[in-house]
Amino acid sequence: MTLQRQKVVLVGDGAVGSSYAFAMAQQGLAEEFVIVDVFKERTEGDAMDLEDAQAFTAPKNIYSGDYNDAGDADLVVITAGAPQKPGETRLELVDKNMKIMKSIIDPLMASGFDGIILVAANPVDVLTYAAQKFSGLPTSRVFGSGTSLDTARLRAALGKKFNVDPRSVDAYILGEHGDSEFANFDEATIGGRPVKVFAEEAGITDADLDQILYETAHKAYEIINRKGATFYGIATALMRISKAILRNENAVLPVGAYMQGEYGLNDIYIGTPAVINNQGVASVIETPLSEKELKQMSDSATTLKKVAEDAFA
Ligand code: 6V0
Repeated sequence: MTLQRQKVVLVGDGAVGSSYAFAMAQQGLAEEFVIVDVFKERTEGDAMDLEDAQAFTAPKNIYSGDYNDAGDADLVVITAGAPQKPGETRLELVDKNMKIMKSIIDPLMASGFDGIILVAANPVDVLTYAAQKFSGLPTSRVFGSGTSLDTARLRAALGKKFNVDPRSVDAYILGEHGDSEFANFDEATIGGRPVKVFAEEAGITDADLDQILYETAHKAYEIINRKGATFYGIATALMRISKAILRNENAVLPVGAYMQGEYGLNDIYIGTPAVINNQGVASVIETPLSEKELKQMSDSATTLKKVAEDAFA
């Protein structure tokens, strides 16, 4: 048996990135964890701070580094970018963050990196597309956090409503990580039983479910209005996806995956369940959708395509 040394490089040590580093350290994931940011001092401080946590968790090699450290990395997680300001949509961030993405991918690829890229910077679906185009890596090895956070929010809301553990809720937010996202309420289940049946029994109407979706899709704005940014949820989602990669889990997780005919879509990254292992997206699960939901998927894709086309024009 060969023992694998697993190396993760985090690019972007802000609120999301540092919370992700903390979550990874808590879980004892990755033998080697490198932190890269234009704000070098902060990465040094964070590496030192995380070192202090290691006496209570598993010791790992966590250090401040640069793109030269990425040549033999298994996974690069990109959380670098300007964050959303209050009132700013994720799509309005696109120009600023496209430039940042290019300035990351060029030196990353120059290092000889040949692993998996996981993108969380917003607008995540468009920036994941850009990361794949700039890097030239296979589409299966470049993917985004997509609707992972949104799905977590939906499951937590449904779990609360029906008094079950959110991990027992099989429901997804699909489409854009953003305002055009939607829920697969028509197919969602808890213990194999349709959420809609639970809802009917509890006197919860379709309008109430739509309100849950609205609150899920707008929760980021509510958090940003109160504390300026959202980071613990997405950091934990990124840790969960990283674990599925590093442990070769074949876990079914919602991510931003590249479409090759699924849902009638092509050449776009969008939120969908997919099988995640140490090859990245092993396969996309084209989850069954009702006619109404398929239309929502197609509308969401149209929104994203337009932004991607404008960004690349
Ligand atoms: P932040 O706290 O401002 O951190 C961003 C970090 O990126 C800072 O430390 C910067 O120094 C760094 N940075 C900027 N430019 C570069 C560069 N060229 N190279 C390396 N580092 C650079 O922002 P925060 O951590 O709150 O958000 C980061 C990104 O994640 C933003 O685009 C958010 O919109 C996005 N989020 C994505 C979510 C998702 O569900 N996908 C959820 C929340 C935030």
